[in-house]
Amino acid sequence: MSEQKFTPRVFSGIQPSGGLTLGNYLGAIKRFVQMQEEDFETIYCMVDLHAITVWQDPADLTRNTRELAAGFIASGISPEKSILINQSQVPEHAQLGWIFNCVARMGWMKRMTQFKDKAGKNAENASLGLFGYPALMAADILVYHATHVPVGEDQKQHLELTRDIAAKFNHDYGVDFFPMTEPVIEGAATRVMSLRDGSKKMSKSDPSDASRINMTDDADAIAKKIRKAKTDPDALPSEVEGLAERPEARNLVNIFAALSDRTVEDVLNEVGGQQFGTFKPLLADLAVSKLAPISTEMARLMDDPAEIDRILAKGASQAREITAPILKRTYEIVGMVG
Ligand code: AQP
Repeated sequence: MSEQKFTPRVFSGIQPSGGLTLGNYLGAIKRFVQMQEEDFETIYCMVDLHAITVWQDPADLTRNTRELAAGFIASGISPEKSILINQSQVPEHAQLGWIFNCVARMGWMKRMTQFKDKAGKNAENASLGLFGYPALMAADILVYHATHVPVGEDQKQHLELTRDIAAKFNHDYGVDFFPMTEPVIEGAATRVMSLRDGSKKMSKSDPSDASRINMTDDADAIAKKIRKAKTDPDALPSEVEGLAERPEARNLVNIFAALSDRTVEDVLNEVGGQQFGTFKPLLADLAVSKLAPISTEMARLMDDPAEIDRILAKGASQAREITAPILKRTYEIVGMVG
């Protein structure tokens, strides 16, 4: 166990691999904003190096990176309170990533379920980067000595790997250098599911646009997607247990609870007994009232890409004040001549 005292520090990132979804917002960004107001230093990142593990059109990658930064800021992340960066502007991420490629074991990486999900049947044709991605993710976190990482449920296994890599590095080199980072997976919507299939995660890269709510969707699109969301024919239950075998109903209730900052119990107290024909318009109104101000602000910020670039450049230089000494010390520990 770690005896070194680490500064309470939060790091988390999102891939600019498409537009932001309601899943990213409820599973990650909403918590990012809360932690910025707590007793932590906070660093939030557009992980562009991760995005290219699958093909990205260069012009789309540039636009998506700026749009993601706009989404962070519009959701309440303040560049005055948090360090906002894109990963490729802070080279220590990739440099520590290489060291961790040499610490992580093939057997560990082969157990990563996200690689299996993303590579699918075509694993032989997947990029080496997609396979190695979790070691770079460990470096993203540990190059800041981050103590806490807010994420959605799907990232839990990668955070366990991050701890394994930190522990093996510390053990192999006989140091107490990298912290055992804590995952922060909290709230009613740590795993928002597809609106078309309650067994699949809502995802930016799902080919069906109807499966997700994009942060840039207008009120009509949001209402239509919720109206068409797959459900079952029964009324909503009054108790949480009644959602156990009903993934689509559970998903919509979880979204309602997370958007309104209420517990699922509390929501079911109010809506238990309602048919979806009554509940879905309530959910649509709630989603529009929460998301419309964010998408309006995103559009305003996107009118001035130079300002976004300036914020990211300033964030990179603040970040490097933390990452450069940590990488330098890592190289010394490993025995690199500097
Ligand atoms: N459906 C979700 N529910 C809750 N949290 C989610 N997150 C993603 N989807 C959901 C959380 O958002 C953060 C950033 O994720 P990411 O963009 O780095 O990668 P991802 O998990 O692979 O997200 P996507 O939307 O599915 O992207 P693509 O389609 O490009 O792979 C993480 O904290 C994640 O848990």
